[in-house]
Amino acid sequence: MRVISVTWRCDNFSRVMMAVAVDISRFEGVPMAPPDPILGVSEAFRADKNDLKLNLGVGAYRTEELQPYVLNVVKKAENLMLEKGENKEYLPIEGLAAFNKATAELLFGADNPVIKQGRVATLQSLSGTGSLRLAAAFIQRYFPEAKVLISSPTWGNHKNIFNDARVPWSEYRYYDPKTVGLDFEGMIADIQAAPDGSFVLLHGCAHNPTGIDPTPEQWEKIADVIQEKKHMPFFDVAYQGFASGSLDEDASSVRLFVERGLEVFVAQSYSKNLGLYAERIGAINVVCSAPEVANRVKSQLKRLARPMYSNPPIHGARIVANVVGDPVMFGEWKQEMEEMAGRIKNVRQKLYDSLSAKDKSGKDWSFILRQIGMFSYTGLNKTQSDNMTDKWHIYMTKDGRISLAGLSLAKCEYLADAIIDSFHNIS
Ligand code: PLA
Repeated sequence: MRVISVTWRCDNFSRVMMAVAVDISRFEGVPMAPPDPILGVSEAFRADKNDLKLNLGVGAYRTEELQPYVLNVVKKAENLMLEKGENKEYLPIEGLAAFNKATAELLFGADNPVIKQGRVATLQSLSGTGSLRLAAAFIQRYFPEAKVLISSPTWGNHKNIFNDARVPWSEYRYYDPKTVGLDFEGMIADIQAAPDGSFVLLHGCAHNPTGIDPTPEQWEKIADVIQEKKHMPFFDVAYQGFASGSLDEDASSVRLFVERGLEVFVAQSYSKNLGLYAERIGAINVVCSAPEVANRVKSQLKRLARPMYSNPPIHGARIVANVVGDPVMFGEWKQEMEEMAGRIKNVRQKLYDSLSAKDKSGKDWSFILRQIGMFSYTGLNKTQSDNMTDKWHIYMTKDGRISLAGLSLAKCEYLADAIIDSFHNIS
């Protein structure tokens, strides 16, 4: 152990301090955490110096030139906000009132009786993730016996969220690798077999990572079982507008459950559909049986939010409130969203065409066209995904998911070569 003496002047007095430099850190017991399976991919991508590199990891929209995209309507709303010279006072714990109104209306439809009757507890929160985390804390506090059912597979962070909130979870079957489609029977059987009163986490649209959604008829059957088992439906709506290009159509799964008079949790995110990734803007909505119940639920969500992060940020909330609240800007947003969804559909088609033309093995790649939203779940395993990155400089998650939002038409052929090589030459 080294002992160093330090002389330290303070006012007119001179004191001698004895400082002990310790060789053993107090953090010896803190191991290095592994990189995040999704956001860690972006870090690795940034470190790669090869010109061919392509980031298909995180689900973030890029232009055809593979540049990040700020929606024109967002810029317009921001300019208006700047002109108004709005202040930076704290928001209430529940967030910006105009945002909360706009976000619930966008989700349920402005004419929905649950809104008119004041049966929805809406809290602006820290985008989709923060909203899910707040709901998880609520479940842990008020439903300590309940477990959450999550789809297999699902967005990787779902498990972290419930683990950190100490909410037990288990998986229900969702993806069938044989059909590269939905394992609907397995899904229903697992939801049926779960203890009554479980929470069932459902992706409102554009399931991540599979890109496979239930049909409207299947949604009805899912709602039947959930209702019968007195489960609580819990929707994660992170891609409203990105599945079909229509905001209303993509909210139809949630609205179907609400129409049945069920109590429902819904987490919302504006990261993707308004491109507000870094603004951390979203909401947690809880549809309740009566306005009085909604008031109590809301009061407890606020109580949970206060010690976690006190109150949410204002900038993104104002953008959403302005865009959704103004008919002209709302129309412009819908158009830009259709364009983004359209660009992804184009690269999806081109990727399929390139794979079909180049792959002489006869493999059927049409599952790529059947998948929807930002992603394609390629079926590549971990070793094959590693080959995509190590040999081809294509960055993707190790579950075989690629973000088509990060792909351009110009890069489709290169990607097809890499997939064919990885698929046929690596086991
Ligand atoms: N829910 C699902 C299903 C998601 O895919 C994501 C984001 C979120 C919630 C949370 O997004 P937010 O907190 O930004 O609102 N998934 C991304 C990014 C796009 C990520 O992993 O954080 C993904 O690449 O899967």
